[in-house]
Amino acid sequence: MTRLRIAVQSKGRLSEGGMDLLKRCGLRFAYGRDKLHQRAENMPVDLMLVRDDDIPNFVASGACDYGIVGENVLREEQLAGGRTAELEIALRLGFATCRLKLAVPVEGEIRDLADLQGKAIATSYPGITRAYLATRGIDVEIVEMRGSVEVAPRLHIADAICDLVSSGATLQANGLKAIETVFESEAVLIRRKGVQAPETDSIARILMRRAEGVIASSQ
Ligand code: PRT
Ligand code: ZN
Repeated sequence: MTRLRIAVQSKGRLSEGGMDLLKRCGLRFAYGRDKLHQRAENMPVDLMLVRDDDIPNFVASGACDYGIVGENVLREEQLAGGRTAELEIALRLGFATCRLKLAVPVEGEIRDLADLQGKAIATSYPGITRAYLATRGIDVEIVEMRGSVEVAPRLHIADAICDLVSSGATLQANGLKAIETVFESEAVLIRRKGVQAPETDSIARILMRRAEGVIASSQ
């Protein structure tokens, strides 16, 4: 029997919520030694445990049928072009909610969006950031960073940052304040657009119906 393959983050903010949701949908996993694969014992479902950034491409390429990823990562990958344009959101999952925000030093001259004209902005989301500012006629220099974006203004690497915020504690601890929300995100279930493979579609439908129930009951 063909098994449904779902890509889930192996370690990080989406992995616990993702695994928890799948278990509450009735999937049971035997914890083997294989770190990349998890096989459900009671349904024809396999998980692939990977870096979140790789999930859109895993699904777009057909290596997995579905993936659980932050909408921010999906959007960034789609703006980078390529096959991820063929992806769609099958279900919004309601966890890992956060906002991508532009933030500037509390003690500084930048107060609003217009003040960012010609400035340098550090971010891990160059595509989303550039697109947002471009539609508002603001031209900036993007400084791409993989992590610790919040230290950039203090180190004079950039004048401002565009980073994910949930509680706001990180901004505050680094003497930064948000001036604009660029993107609102949550965990989403993604798949390729169009007709799904009939062998796995029925199991995907069952899982999604259960997931809707689980999400509704936890809101
Ligand atoms: O290793 P891998 O590449 O798989 O993981 P990762 O380090 O890229 O991702 P991870 O696990 O940090 O985040 C995965 C996803 O969780 C993100 O893509 C978002 O969709 C979502 N998410 C939700 C967040 C946050 N909330 C969040 N707060 N991702 C990151 N943060 C960061 C934030 O940037 C800040 O630096 O957490 C820090 C604390 O936030 P505050 O505002 O609560 O202080
Ligand atoms: Zn990542």
